[in-house]
Amino acid sequence: MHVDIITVLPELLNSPLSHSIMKRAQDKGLLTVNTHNLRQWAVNEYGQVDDYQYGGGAGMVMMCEPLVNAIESLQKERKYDEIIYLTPDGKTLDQQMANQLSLNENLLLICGHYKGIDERIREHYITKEVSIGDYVLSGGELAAAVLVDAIGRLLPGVLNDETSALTDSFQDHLLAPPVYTRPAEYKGWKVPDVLLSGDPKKIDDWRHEMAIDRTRQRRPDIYKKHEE
Ligand code: 6GU
Repeated sequence: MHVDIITVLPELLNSPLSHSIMKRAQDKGLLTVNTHNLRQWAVNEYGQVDDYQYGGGAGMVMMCEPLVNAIESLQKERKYDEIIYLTPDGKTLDQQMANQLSLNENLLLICGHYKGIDERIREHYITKEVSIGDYVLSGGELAAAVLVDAIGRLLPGVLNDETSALTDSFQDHLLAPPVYTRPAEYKGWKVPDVLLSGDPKKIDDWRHEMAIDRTRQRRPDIYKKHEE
């Protein structure tokens, strides 16, 4: 998968995507991520990409012209499956959305700042609007990093058995069961016997039961979907 990201803060995005599983995905050539500084397409020598909003009010709005030039210049190189705008009023990201987006070849992400981008860009270029939850961030960059991480780890070959996405929380609408590692007893706190039993069927059943209990107690909203 190839992901292009248009942003005024490329540094903010590059760092979170350069470690751990995202680093491995890129080293293996399964994922490429290119950040593009919107100021390359600024309307003047001061690097201006935003302006006051019509109708008045506090906060700047990202202008049409730099965004259109950025998008169209990148579209000359690639055909995008989706052009995604990261915005708190978008559809909330969940595992199902991440699963679906991971099937695409080329994505273009646009990070908003200030009061957001001119509405006409949303009408004429954006194909999907994504939020990462009901709270406000200073800009779309951290949300874009979250989205790329959630998608990137699902690409075939990125995860191995030890990190398999199949046992993640939210796949099958269940939270993950509790996990333990050595020692079997620490300060008198014991690892559940069943996990030391060596009986794979019993262990599987126990994990499934714990996942169900945990989901029912902590996330009744998700548990409802599991039952469907
Ligand atoms: Cl995508 N952007 C911003 N600025 N804030 C958010 C968000 C996105 N998702 C949740 N909060």
